[in-house]
Amino acid sequence: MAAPRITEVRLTPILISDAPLLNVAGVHQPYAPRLVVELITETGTAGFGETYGDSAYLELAEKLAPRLVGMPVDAVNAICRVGKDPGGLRVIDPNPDASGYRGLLTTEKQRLSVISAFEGAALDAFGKHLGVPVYDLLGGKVRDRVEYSGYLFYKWGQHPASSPNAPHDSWGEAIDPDGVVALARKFHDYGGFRSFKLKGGAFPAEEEVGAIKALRGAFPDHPLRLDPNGAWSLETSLRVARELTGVVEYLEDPTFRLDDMAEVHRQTGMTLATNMIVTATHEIKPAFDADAVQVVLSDHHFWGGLLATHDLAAICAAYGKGISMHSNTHLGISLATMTHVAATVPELRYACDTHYPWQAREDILTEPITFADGCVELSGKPGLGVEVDTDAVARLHERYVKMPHMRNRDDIAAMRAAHPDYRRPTMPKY
Ligand code: GKR
Ligand code: MG
Repeated sequence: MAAPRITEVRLTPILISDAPLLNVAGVHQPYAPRLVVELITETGTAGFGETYGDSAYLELAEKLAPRLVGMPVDAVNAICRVGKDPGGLRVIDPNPDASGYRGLLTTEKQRLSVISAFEGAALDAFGKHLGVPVYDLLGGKVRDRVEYSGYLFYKWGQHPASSPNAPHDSWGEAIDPDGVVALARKFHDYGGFRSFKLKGGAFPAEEEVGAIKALRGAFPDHPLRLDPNGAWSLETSLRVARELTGVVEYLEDPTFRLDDMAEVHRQTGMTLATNMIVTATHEIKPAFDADAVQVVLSDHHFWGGLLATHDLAAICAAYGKGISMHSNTHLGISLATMTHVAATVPELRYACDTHYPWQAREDILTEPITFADGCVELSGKPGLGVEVDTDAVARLHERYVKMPHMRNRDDIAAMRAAHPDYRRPTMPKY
């Protein structure tokens, strides 16, 4: 049975509500841009993908999408090469990306993020056409459910008064250890999470170590992680690594320099994970050669799709590195895609990250995805196994149209809206 050809690619930029989450750069804006990709085939089947919706991604998607028309939905390798440019390592911004936290942003990294949604949508459509789940197209699942960690952030109770149309937040303030523990309890009640990650880099390292120790006291058996997105100096990283040895399962990007990461591991033996210094193929060798990371956080949005995630897992396995999964602000199409690929990677032994609990109440699926014991169950339904509510997509697109000032994620600008003197932090911040 020949795979149907793609007849149309619909791109819908949307704005999704976000909470006032603090991080190394600043705070999340009330709304975050995402892009919904819908591939229509000659048999009328629709496949969905989701990725970053910031202007540069949207413009690139608009440029590349017409090139998919006429391709069969199973031509995944060809789809992944659309727009590939040998000069793709050109750095777009010499500052480490203030939005995605994926090291220096290159044209190829941007292309891969767009392609990931094309590939996901093609696999969704192909799976629906064949009547099989996407995980079967990837060689079959090795687990029936995928575990996620409860992804905690320091946060304000509400967005600042300078954002009068911001969505109401119901998670509550968390700006100290007690607040972080209270938030963890809410996450536990919501999804039964059996491990927690705390986003750090917002407060001095000692305070964040205090929050991790408070979490350890409240949840003695839960694996814990702390991720300051490269905020710390070598000295601070060494101090924290020594203090949290035996307390966290890994530290994520304690410091942003590869040599310093290597030094922290060399001196303390702490397991270090990253979604900042290894986020593209050309960054693997230097980091592995220096033993600067022991766990790579995969992310199909970064690496260019689900097949590329498998390649990454194979490379990590060959070099004795662990693999985990990174996340950014996203909705349910992304979560379903993450779950399918995670179900097929045998080496994945850490709970994956997801921002989904922060977005779940406004998802664009007819049935929001739920967590039980921190896990998402694979349903066995065809494609990604989720149904997109096109009315909900239209509503969030209308919001996008009505808010032309919200086109790019900018945590620094959001912080400046509350504190006009705020500037991009100089790294290392602590
Ligand atoms: O959403 O503030 C955030 C996170 O800091 C995110 O941007 C990072 O990409 O979650 C990410 C991480 O693990 O570094
Ligand atoms: Mg990280």
